[in-house]
Amino acid sequence: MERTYVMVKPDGVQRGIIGEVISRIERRGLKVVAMRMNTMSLDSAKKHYAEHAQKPFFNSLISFITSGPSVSMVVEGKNAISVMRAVNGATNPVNAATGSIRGDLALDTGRNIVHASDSPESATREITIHFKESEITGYTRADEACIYEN
Ligand code: IDP
Ligand code: MG
Repeated sequence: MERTYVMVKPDGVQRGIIGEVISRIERRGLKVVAMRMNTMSLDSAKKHYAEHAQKPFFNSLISFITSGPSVSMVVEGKNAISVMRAVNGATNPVNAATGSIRGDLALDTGRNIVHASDSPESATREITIHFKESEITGYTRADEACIYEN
C-alpha cells in the first residue's frame, strides 16, 4: 500500500466542494487515514512548494495557498500516488481529462482545486511537512475485501 499527501486548496474550500473531492477519493476505493483543516503557514507552504522557488508564479502560489483554509489529507491505497494524480487530472485544467476533478470542476492552472504528491519521494517529504506520524491512523475499511482482489 502507498500513502500520498492530498490537499483541497483554498479555492476548493471557498467553492464548497471539499465533500465532492473527498467523495471522489473515497468512491475510488482510496482510504483517508489522516485529515485536517487549517490555514497553511508560510513556512510549510514554502517547504511544500520548494521545487518551484525559482518559478515566476512562486510568490502568487505561496500567497494563494496561505490565503485561507485548506484541507490536508493522507490518502492510502494500492498505487495511491499515481491513482490520486489521475483522480486530480493534469495541472492545467484545460488539459485535464473529463472525469478528473480538474477536468470537471476547474478552468485555470492557478485555481486547480487540489494537490497530490507526484512521486514516492514527494509523498514522504510532503506527509512529513504536514503531519506527525502520530496523527496518521491505521484502520481497515469495511469494504476493502470488495475493493482488492487479494
Ligand atoms: P501539480 O499541482 O499538478 O503537481 P506543479 O507543476 O507541481 O503541478 O505546480 C504546483 C502548483 O503551482 C499547480 O498545481 C498550480 O496551482 C501552480 N502552478 C503551476 N504552474 C503554474 C503556472 O504556470 N501559473 C500559475 N500557477 C501555476
Ligand atoms: Mg506538483
